[in-house]
Amino acid sequence: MGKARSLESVVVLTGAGISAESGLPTFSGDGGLWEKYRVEDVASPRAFARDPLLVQRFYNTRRRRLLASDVRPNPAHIALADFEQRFDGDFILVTQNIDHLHEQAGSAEVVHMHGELLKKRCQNCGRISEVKRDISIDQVCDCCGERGTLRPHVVWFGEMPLEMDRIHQALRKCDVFLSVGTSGNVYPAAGFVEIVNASGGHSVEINLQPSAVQSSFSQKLYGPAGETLPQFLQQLHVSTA
Ligand code: BV8
Repeated sequence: MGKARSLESVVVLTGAGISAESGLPTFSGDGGLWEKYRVEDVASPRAFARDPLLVQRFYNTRRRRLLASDVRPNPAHIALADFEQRFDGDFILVTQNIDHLHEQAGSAEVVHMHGELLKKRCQNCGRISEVKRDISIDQVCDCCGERGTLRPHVVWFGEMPLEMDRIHQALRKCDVFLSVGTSGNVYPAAGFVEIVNASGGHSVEINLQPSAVQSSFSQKLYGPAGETLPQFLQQLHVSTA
């Protein structure tokens, strides 16, 4: 057994599973978004060019659901925010989710690698701004005045995820990598564990069931994140005290 590395740096990756107990649908699995929509119809630049109304409706429906009063952070989001506040090492939370539940729970260092549902971007002038209402296909950009150029500020399939250099740097130096609530089907996020393993970090998968990349993880905990994650983070915190 090699010398145990002290705990100086933690990277957390979250997926749709961490928001499931807050009432937001996941993508795969029973009741998931991909049961109702085809990826290629609603989550790519080609889909948006082909049928902007369908794509805007897909995101407008999710945005309205996200802003409903009964959708709020669950114990898993809160445990992550608490850990970040108490941990005196380097901490970064990378999320594949486009909801804002991590921020609502109090997480400070949140990297939305796939963008944010509550932001819009103009394809003409590039301005990114908050959005809490539906985006219509003929809406005028209040920055450049162009009509019909506004899209959700999310990363579609075939588009480059955000802040990848910062994420890779953190993965290469972390002591613990914690992956929570993701099926491990979408890259490059699903490949992060390999970067950690190659750098000698300790990788942990916390999920409802084994993910597509479960064999790459050094440690695995299965069950609802609202139960498993608070317990795990409490032990992790004690180990650094
Ligand atoms: C890129 C934002 C390159 C939008 C998302 C062919 C053509 C083009 C690309 C590709 C291709 N083949 C492969 C690719 C790469 C592609 C990809 O990986 N495709 C897959 C389908 C094979 N990736 C990309 O295109 C990425 N970009 O590669 O760019 C490039 C290079 C140079 C220049 C330009 C580009 C971009 C991918 C990002 C797409 N956008 N989201 C939106 O939200 O609508 S992806 C979206 O789906 C999510 O963000 C997330 O990443 C993914 C869903 O995964 P999960 O979050 O894991 O959710 P899922 O439902 O699957 O699983 C939930 C898990 O939680 C389950 O395991 C379940 O058991 C668990 N769970 C449930 N409840 C609980 C729980 N766990 C704990 N507690 C619970 N209570």
